[in-house]
Amino acid sequence: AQTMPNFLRKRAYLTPERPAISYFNQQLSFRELYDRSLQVAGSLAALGVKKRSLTGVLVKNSLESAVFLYALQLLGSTAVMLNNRLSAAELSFQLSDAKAEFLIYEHTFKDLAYEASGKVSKVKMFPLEDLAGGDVTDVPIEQELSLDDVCTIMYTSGTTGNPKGVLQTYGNHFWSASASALNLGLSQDDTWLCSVPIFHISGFSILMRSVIYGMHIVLHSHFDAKKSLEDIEAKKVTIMSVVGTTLTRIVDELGDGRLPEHFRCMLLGGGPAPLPLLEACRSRNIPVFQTYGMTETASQSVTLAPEYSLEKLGSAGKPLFPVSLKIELQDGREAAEGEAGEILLKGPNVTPGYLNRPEETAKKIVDGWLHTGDIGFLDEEGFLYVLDRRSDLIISGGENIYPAEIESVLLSHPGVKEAGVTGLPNSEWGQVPAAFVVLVEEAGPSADELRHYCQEKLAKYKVPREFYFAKELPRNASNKLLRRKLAELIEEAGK
Ligand code: S0N
Ligand code: AMP
Ligand code: MG
Ligand code: MG
Ligand code: MG
Repeated sequence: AQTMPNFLRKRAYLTPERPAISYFNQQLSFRELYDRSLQVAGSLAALGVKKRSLTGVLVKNSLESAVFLYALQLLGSTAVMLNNRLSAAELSFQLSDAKAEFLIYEHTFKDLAYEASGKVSKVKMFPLEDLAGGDVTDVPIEQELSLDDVCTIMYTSGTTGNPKGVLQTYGNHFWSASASALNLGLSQDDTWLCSVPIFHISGFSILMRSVIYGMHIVLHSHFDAKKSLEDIEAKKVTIMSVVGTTLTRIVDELGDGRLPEHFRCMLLGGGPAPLPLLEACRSRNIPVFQTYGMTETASQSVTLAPEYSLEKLGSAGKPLFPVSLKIELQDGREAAEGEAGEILLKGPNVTPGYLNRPEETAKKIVDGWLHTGDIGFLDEEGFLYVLDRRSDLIISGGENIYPAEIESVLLSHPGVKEAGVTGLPNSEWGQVPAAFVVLVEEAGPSADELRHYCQEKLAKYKVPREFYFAKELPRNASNKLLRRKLAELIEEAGK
């Protein structure tokens, strides 16, 4: 496999004095970032973390978290990025599926971490806060990174079954960052605001772009529209990553105001872009770059520059330089222009597959082509329009919700005979999940009881907003649940 110099070490050598990362009133240069990461790497090495160790990461956006993630890369060990909104049961599944040897948690998540790891044998737990200031003599730094080595693992779910760990190699991250720069361009003055979670590829990719480009990033602990606008001004932010929900909040906060001249790119991804939002941005001169990408492609794969945002309103753009795209029909033929089918992607940013799941990998990646499950078409000029989400996926505020996961929780309730979950449109979140249940007996659990039952087992954003009771659920001749017809029951069913 090809190798490259360790990213952060190389960066600290090339441009040591440049600002690397700002967090509240702290700022580190690349040299300082390297020094701090080296200390944390020293502590990690003392704990036994080494090359290719799998380390669960339960943190929120913070300077310490970023330093720690770079420290893992200095050691060449793999970070299993955990979504901190998940329930203990969900985290527990991911930790044991990954067979994580270590779990580093931020103090805020101590209880959650212990609850999650309770059922997982042998995972070594350690608080993030205690990693600073480690011994830097003889830290086993990986001088060269193999581009095939796995840098991060992020879990995504599927149509059926449990979440799968998406492998993201150093090569995937390098090519993703390179592809982004070839598309958006890069200047010495660029500063990228990261208020998306670093446990998602939307946020993590910004950490990678920082070291690969030598670019300053401003990290926020969480998204806040007012703080975003303040820092765009005060910290000369030029680029920011957003999802529909956060961009909507920014537009509302901006009111009749305008973003400063130096701001050049609002990278909008993570789900479909509502046309009224795109229009609101256009009328305020907010330079929106719509993008289509996913965890499996280490972020952006297709991006639309604002120069086309009028003419191609609603399109996700063209595939980035290293990325190939085709639309495949159900019979395996390639679609003609304008014809809708499954979106297939290929390129060096595409994951080699899912952790310990050769069969699912072989199904999803065929001859190098990733079968995204998303439906779209290419227009006569090769611009992609994404029409429909892969297999019933609900996206709420940029977080994915798989109906099957919620249905299986509902079905595990003794009073529930059948359950179906679908997304309902919602102005704040894009979509929210709604549940349709058939009870074993009419005098079964109430909506409140089912809500509490779900709250114990699922991340909050996955808990259905509404529960509808029905006598039967729409199914086809072979008894398969027709999720897309569930919403039709709302008229008929009593709440
Ligand atoms: C939208 C966000 C910011 C909402 O969080 P906020 O406002 O901080 O909420 P909290 O204060 O924590 O909680 C308040 C209440 O809201 C509930 N809640 C929180 N989030 C959600 C949600 N998503 N859906 C529904 N409800 C939610 C809380 O439970 C709480 O409830 P109560 O009051 O009842 O206790 C936040 O959700 C957020 O940050 N979302 C974005 C996540 C994200 O980044 N998704 C992208 C994932 N996809 C990818 O990474 C691939 C695409 C990609 O790479 C990309 C994406 C975007 C831009 C660029 C790229 C790229 O290609 O580079
Ligand atoms: P994730 O697994 O969190 O990386 O989510 C990626 C999924 O979000 C994709 O497979 C799509 O279903 C959806 N998505 C991302 N970008 C877009 C877009 N521009 N338009 C529509 N859906 C999108
Ligand atoms: Mg908040
Ligand atoms: Mg996801
Ligand atoms: Mg049951």
